[in-house]
Amino acid sequence: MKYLILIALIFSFKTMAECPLEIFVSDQAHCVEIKWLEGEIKKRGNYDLSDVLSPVLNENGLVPQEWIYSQAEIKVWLKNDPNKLHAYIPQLTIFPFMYMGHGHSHPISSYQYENNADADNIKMSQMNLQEMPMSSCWTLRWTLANEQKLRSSQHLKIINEYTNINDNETICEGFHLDGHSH
Ligand SMILES: [Cu+2]
Repeated sequence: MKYLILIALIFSFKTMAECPLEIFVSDQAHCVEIKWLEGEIKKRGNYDLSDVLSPVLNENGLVPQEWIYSQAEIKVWLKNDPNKLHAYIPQLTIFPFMYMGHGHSHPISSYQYENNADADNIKMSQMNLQEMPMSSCWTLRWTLANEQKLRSSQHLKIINEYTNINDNETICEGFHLDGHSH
């Protein structure tokens, strides 16, 4: 019995101490959780909900009318906060970043990013995660700097849970992603 309680205690400590993803801001560990939402399609300049869950990798060669724009909600909380209240970090920017060969890596060309003091999450939308003819790998990076550069940002995660393809594990193979996020 004593051992069972001990094991239960250790187990609950362990689950409390684990974040889905983790970032360090001002020397404090924060947890980050990404929830993918239904993707959108763009019709006459307006974004409408599709019935396809994000993230979607838009095949190379599709016309823009066929693109599904991915969107996600991101929750951030102090790792030691048992209530997991969303922690607003004003300077925090999370952005899609594509690794490509031969130094051609780049951030997404455009997307919508909302990080507001009175919201209980961060919202990312209008993300065209497009496939390239050569091998490439979409990731999410985060930064406190006012730019979306490789050198001033850190790796958050590989985007690999695409709902429209299932052989996604190989997409990011062979890229040396800096940073670790476990
Ligand atoms: Cu690219």
